[in-house]
Amino acid sequence: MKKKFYFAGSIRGGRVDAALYRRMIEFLHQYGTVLTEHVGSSKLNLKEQGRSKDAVIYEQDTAWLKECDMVIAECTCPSLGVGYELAYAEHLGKPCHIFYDNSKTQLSAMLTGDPYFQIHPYGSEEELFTNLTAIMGNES
Ligand code: 6IA
Repeated sequence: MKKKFYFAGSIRGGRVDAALYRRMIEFLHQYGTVLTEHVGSSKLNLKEQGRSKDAVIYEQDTAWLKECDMVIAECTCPSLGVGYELAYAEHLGKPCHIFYDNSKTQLSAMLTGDPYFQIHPYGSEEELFTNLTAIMGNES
């Protein structure tokens, strides 16, 4: 069955991994719909747009978190928004898979210490996609 994915990745936290997010989103298209395609875009406006415009983003993203079947988060570049989304998704009981390159960063203890999250450290992009393929295989 086709799934609805919520892909979470850093936006205002920094766009250093944006191309990786895009490759992960493209990979997920084999298995379903990605509600948050824009996270992989190379043309995002990172500026604060005032509280009312940001409120629209918040309302849309929390609605998508409620709608999704699974959250896939790439957390190598730390992001307050992604951390918030993961806590929100846990509260909703959504399955959450967290990926990070453990040669580049250490994940927050608030994620690694929470047994709810399924955490996938990786050392290369190949390893990341091997893990992602295995997760999708187990889900189908
Ligand atoms: O704190 P951050 O900005 O790094 O948080 C990133 C996370 O929050 C992502 O996983 C997104 O789901 C969500 N998020 C943050 N900013 C936006 C956003 N900005 N649009 C949609 N989701 C966002 C406006 C860019 C827009 C013009 C496409």
